Amino acid sequence: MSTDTTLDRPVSTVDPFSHEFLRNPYPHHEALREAGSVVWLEQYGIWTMARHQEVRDALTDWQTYCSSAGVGLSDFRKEPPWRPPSIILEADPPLHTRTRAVLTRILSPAAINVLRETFAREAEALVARVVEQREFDGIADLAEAYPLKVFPDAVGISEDGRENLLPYGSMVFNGFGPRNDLFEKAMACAGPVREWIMSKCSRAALAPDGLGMQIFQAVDSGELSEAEAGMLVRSFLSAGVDTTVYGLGNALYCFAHYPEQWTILRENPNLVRGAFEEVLRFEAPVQTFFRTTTRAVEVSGVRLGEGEKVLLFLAAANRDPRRWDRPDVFDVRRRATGHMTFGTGIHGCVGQAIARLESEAILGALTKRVASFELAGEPKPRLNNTLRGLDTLPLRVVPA
Ligand code: OVV
Repeated sequence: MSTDTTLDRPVSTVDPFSHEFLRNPYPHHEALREAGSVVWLEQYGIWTMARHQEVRDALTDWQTYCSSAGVGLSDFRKEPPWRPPSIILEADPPLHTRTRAVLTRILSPAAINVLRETFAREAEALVARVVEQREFDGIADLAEAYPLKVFPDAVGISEDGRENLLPYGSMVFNGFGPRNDLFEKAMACAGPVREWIMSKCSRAALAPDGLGMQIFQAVDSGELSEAEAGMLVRSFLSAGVDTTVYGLGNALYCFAHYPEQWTILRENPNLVRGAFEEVLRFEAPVQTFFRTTTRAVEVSGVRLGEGEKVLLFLAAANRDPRRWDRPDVFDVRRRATGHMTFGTGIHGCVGQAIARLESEAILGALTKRVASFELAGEPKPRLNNTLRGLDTLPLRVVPA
């Protein structure tokens, strides 16, 4: 008999970053949830958690599950990060507390609400245009076009070069995974893309009335250094585009796939807000984040050592039958808040008011103009080590 609890740990040989897994993660999520509270992934020598309670508990316990060693597979204490670490995402208190306070203020629901009219007007115009076309690509023409217009406008960066934003996001979010084919492909054009991004992060590059300049105002008040302000603008440009692109794309996919849910939404436009939360639960644009243990810790009788990577399956928590009724049913009437797609705890998505504003603007405009969506072709996935979404979504709409 052995008393070594590591011998009793649940184990899986699955590769969560393989094409096969990323194409259809849901059976794998179920297997990981059923394997145990915490499961050892042999291929990478890391832990994973896929149940709602465990994911939530780990996100809430930042003292044990830290972010400063990176929130991807790579351990910054063992290998150099591919870019200088984010001073909010890849930071712990006290640094995180200071940077987070600035962004919490700038991105508060009340502060973001001043953008509502502009975001609504842009959404109405774009939706009118695609509905006129009858057939369009839900990804390029809507899910990408909209955030690529309103978000950089809100941050206050110039129009030129915005085509660099999606390639940079692809680098960032593939960069949380292993150095596999997806990461290598994203990094192919890394040089000029990174240069452009960094050139947009300085005070001189920012409009006086945008969110970016508001970060620099925190330099003037002594909260941040000039270099830190630039790094937080980089965080905006890293986290603020792809996440909403994939989220809006997944929303369109859900409503094309479940037309009766679109009918319910059209009959009850007050459900728009909750419907987007259900999209985030059901087809989470952000599937995973990692943490690193700061000490040995026991989880349901399994001992995790210090300095070990833990892959938190936000998207699997979102369909955990221990937490949700009929988790695999897309239901816009459901109370979907409590999903893990925005995370929770001190690192919970600081930009969620903008994400919700964009979704309300687009879904609100669509409910007025679109009676129904039909697939005009086979949707194609865009595989990414962190994000789940589509490359193309050929849509045909019946105008209202
Ligand atoms: C939440 C998130 C995703 C990607 C990048 C960053 C944050 C950042 O702070 O750079």
